[in-house]
This record gives sequence, C-alpha cells and structure tokens, in this order.
Amino acid sequence: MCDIERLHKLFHQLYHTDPIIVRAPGRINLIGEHTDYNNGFVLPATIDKAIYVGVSKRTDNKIHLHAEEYNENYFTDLENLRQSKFHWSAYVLGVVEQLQKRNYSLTGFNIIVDGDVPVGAGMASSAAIECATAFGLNELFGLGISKLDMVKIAQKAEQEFVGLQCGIMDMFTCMFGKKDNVICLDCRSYEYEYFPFHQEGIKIVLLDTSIKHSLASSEYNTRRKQCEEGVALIQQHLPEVQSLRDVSIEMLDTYVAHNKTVYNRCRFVVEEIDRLLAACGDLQRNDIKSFGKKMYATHKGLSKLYEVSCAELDIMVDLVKHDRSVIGARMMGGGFGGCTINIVKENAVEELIYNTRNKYRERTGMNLNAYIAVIEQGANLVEERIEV
Ligand code: GAF
Repeated sequence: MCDIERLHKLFHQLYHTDPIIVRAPGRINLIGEHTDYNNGFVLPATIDKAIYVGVSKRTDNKIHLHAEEYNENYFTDLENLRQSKFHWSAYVLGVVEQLQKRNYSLTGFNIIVDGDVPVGAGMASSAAIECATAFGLNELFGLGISKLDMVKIAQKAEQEFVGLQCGIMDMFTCMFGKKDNVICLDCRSYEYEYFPFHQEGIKIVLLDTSIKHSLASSEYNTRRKQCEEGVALIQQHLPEVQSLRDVSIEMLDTYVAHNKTVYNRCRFVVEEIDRLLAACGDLQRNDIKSFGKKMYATHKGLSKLYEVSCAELDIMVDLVKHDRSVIGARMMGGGFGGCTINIVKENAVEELIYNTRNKYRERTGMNLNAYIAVIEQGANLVEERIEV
C-alpha cells in the first residue's frame, strides 16, 4: 500500500523540498482484448491500486529518479535520456522525450515513483507510471496539456522509448477512469461512454498466475503486425477497409482464409469487437450471466485463435469455470502471464480464492496472489497538505 505520508517524507529526505504528488491507477478490462490497436472498442475501468509519483523542480537540467519498488536511484539529464538497454526509468524518460519532441520547455526535476500496482500482472503498471509522469510534469511546469494529449504522450512514450506498439486503452483508462463505472471506449474516434457497473452481490477478483508477462517481448508486436497483414490482404480487394473494425467474417473467409495464422488472429479480433458490443447490451440490461458467458468465450479466443494465453492462465480459468459462484472468467491484458479477471458471487469469494490457491499449487507448484478490485476514479492530483 502506498502511503502518501511516507512518500512525502522520503521526498524530503532525498530532495529536501515539497513534492507535487499525483496518483495514477492501474486498470482492469472487462472485455475487449487486443481490440484497441485494431480501432475497435474496449471496456476497462480504473481500480484501487495506483502508482504515485512525487515531483519537484530543479534549478539545473538534471533528472533525479527514485523507484521505491526497486529501492534504486537513477541520475541523468535532459540531454541524455536514451539508454543502451531497458531500465525501469524508461517509463519516465520516455514521457520527457515526448514532451521535448513537442517543444515543451522543461528544466531538470526530481521524481519518486511508488505505488501498489503489481508489476507484470496485466494491470497496466507501466501505463500508470507514464500517465503519472505526464500528469505530474504538466502540473509542475504549468504546461497546460489536455488529458487526451497526455494520454497520447504516454502511449507514444511506450511505443517509441519502451518499444511496445501498444494501443490506447491503458493510458486512456488511467486518465479517464470514473468511480463505479466502466468506460466503453471507441478506440477509433476516442468517443467514450461510462456504464455504471453495479457491484452489489458480486466482486471482481483478479487471480494472479505469478507468471510475469513480458509484453515488450516481440509477441505483442507480432500480433499487431499479423492484424495489419490481414487488413492489407483485404485492402487489395476492398480499398475502403482501414482496420479490422471495418472487417466482417465473410471478408476474412474470402480474402484471408489461405493464411491460417493471420486468419485466426483477425477472426478473434473481429469476433471480439462484436462480442464487446453485445456485452455492453448485457450490462445495460443488467444481465451479468450473459456477460459472464462472453468472458469465457473471449478467453477461448485469446487462447486458441490469438494465442496470447499460457498454460498457467488456461489452468486458472479451467479451475473456476465449473464453479457456480463464478459468473465469468478470462485472462486479462496483453497475455503470456499476469492475471485472470473473474466475476464472482460476493458470498463465495473467500472460499473460491482458498480452493483455487490450493488447486493451482497442486497443478503448477506455484503461488497464487488474489486481489479484489474496486472501481475507483482515474488519475488525479493528491491535494492534501502534509506536515513534515
Ligand atoms: C496491453 C496493451 F498495452 C493495450 O494497449 C492492449 O492492447 C492490451 O494489452 C490488450 O488488450 O495492455
């Protein structure tokens, strides 16, 4: 748990001044996976786990970073952002690089990154650091950047500095999340609508496989390329098609079927976009059962067609799928590890976690961490004044 008072104290110990503190939460995604970079829809929400950054100005051009997670300092300056190999500071420095590219005038600064979003668990901790940095520097230097532009800056930082060709979901959610609501985001137009997510009698439970996914690994970028390949094949015949958002199963059958892998990837995305729209209807009718069935279908597609699951994620879904207290379950986020998201009847949550933990250990020899996610507001400035 990140303690604001502790962050404040640490800031004083390291940098001898008051910080501006920003909170940027992690996210869940109810349905709509790998659809964001295909111009489709997503249905995410921000949760009660967040990254906190403290920032203050310096009079020189140096950047002093400290990450509590690694208990590590890193020093550089505004002219030397790029590193020879990946380091956690990339999430901060990538944002600085984007601000410089847009000609915002910055001086050096101090920053501490803290928080309780588990790293590599599929809750978008990296997007939370990028958004917190953009938000914090925007406040610190009075840059006047809109929320949507901060989202785009954070996304570009991930793509250009970290090297993951991610979509917009994680950053958009972090900035625009709303307490007790999920966001139905159209990733083509950035239009969005909030849907109240009634949590009476149910809980959102995240079951962590303890497999740290490495999204930056080439697989995520490969999936993105395969989707583009599918679009290119269709475009040869239908030039008006811009993305998988414009594609139907019939088009795939006609123009892509000869390339089995590309066909499967595209088929999952086209089905997932439709599934999400139907799932929004379920939410509006408060038909959580029907919603849950779609989550299982999403998992199957991610595992068999999109092939971004892993043995442990499949086991975790298998272990709960015949349990009547579990309304829906699937892997969440980019894949290859991290958490499953489960909608569970409230009175059965503890028993479910207990039983699944034991069975998961029996099957894999690994530990299971469980989190009950509560939907909270998106990124904000932490206003309290703290006496040190
Ligand atoms: C990761 C990416 F960062 C998102 O943009 C999204 O594609 C997600 O994987 C899969 O839905 O979190």
